[in-house]
Amino acid sequence: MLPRWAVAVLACVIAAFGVGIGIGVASSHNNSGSRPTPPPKTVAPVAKAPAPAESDAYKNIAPAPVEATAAPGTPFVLDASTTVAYPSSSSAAKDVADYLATLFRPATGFALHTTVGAGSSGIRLALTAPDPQLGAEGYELQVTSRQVTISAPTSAGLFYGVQTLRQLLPTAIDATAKQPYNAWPITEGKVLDAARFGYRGAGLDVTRHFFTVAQVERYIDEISRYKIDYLHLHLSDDQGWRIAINGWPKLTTVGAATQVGGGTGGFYTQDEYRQLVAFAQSRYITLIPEIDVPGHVTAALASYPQLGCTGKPTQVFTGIDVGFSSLCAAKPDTTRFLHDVFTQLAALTPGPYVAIGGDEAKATSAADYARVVTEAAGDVRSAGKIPWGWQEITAAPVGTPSVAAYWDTGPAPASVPRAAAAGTHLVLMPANHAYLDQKYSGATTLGLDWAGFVDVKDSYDWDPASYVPGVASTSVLGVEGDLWTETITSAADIDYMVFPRLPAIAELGWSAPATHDWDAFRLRLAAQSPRWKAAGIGFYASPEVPWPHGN
Ligand code: TNX
Repeated sequence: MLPRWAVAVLACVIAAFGVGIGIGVASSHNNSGSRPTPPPKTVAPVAKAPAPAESDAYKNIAPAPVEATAAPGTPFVLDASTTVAYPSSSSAAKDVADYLATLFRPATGFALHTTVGAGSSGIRLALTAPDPQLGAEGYELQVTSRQVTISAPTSAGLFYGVQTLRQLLPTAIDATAKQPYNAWPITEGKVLDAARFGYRGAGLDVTRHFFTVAQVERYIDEISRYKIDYLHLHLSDDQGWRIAINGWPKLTTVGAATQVGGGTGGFYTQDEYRQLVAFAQSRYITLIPEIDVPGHVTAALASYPQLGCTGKPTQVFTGIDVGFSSLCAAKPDTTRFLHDVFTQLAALTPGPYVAIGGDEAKATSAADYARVVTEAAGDVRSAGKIPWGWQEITAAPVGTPSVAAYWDTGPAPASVPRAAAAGTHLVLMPANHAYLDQKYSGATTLGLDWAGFVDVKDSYDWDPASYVPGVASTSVLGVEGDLWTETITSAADIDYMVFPRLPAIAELGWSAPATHDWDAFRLRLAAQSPRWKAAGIGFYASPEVPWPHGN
């Protein structure tokens, strides 16, 4: 019997010489000398050709897996008859199977039915016993001519295996519309993979410019390709308050009304926030909500002037300066405000962390700073969550467990290694490597440049585990790439600043140090760009990367 791959190729040949050819192979038949007749524009392409195989797919996986080996042999072929099997015992595995089918449906046009069981063909998801080599998020992926098997001890591992499988398929799989292919080959081979750090974050500032639920969901979808597992949402700042808090209606009627430059702002209702939480969960991403105190609070003060020390009315700020506003520490209103805000955020958030901000509080005395930060951290802890704050919180007695986010470009203040030694965990996002709002070069029109220009190599070439002198690698939870949005106003702007730098940060978070190699990374990154193009992600074509389409 012919293997299915050969059947698919035969079908293509018959189609080419018989009823016509698909758009995907049309150009190779045009060298007969006569002028080719262009295909009629209104007729949809006939699905008769196999998609071109990805020859180097196993070398090009990003973030780099622990091991990936292609085997010479007959490829597996995804076609209209492929089913996706999942174990009966796990509704989470079923959800991953459904996700996989939904992911590959638009480009293939195949039904990709999901089914309980193991089977001996098609795509199979399998849950296995715990395996120290794979940890909580690792997986194994095996492709033979008959079957694709993703096996993992957890459904998270299955999800990450799906993201890798996506990159083994022809790049057209990322197209949002049906492609003219009836067969999608996947080279035989094997991947073994595990996460280096448990925290691989992406930050999005929805205050300086507001982004709708749909825009944030798009961002979540994009970052999930690269095995990011935390989304840190900056929900309040001088320029806007972006989440409804029961009992404090003016935070949104007044505090959410505008944004940088004076345009209409916006906010999420608590139901919309829950929707974001659920969407992120479906992509194995945990939300971390941030309300920034005691500085960065003009929107809160404009809504409730009694939270400030003067009590004087103020306007929401539409500029981009920082460090001039402060909550008043010693007021019962402030205490009630902090308690309501952080208790409600904690109740809305299934993840372990709630962020209290704490950065750049230049208009707050050290004593007031310590008081507000410890109160906020206490509220978060009483609600069963771990307080997450910017590195400045290490100067206050926040206690443990706690997380400090290191953003500095210079030497760390002594409070950082001291807090780490006392049990505070660190997430690293040094601005000169991981701030995705910094310009790539002097020619970048979007973005700021206070931390210098940050091109892809800057984002990639540093080691989170040894970055802060005096901080043990065991204190490092992971990394985060942060997109601040003073100059960012659209989904297209987000794409341009995030790609290709966030995949670099994601690789630092996911991949084993032994795989760290800029020259290899830039090649793998280059191989991603046809996928971004297919998906409609407009990226920055950095001159540091040998893109297949040129720079
Ligand atoms: C610093 S450092 C900020 C943000 C700005 C960003 C602009 C820190 C935690 N905060 O408030 O948006 O720079 O690049």
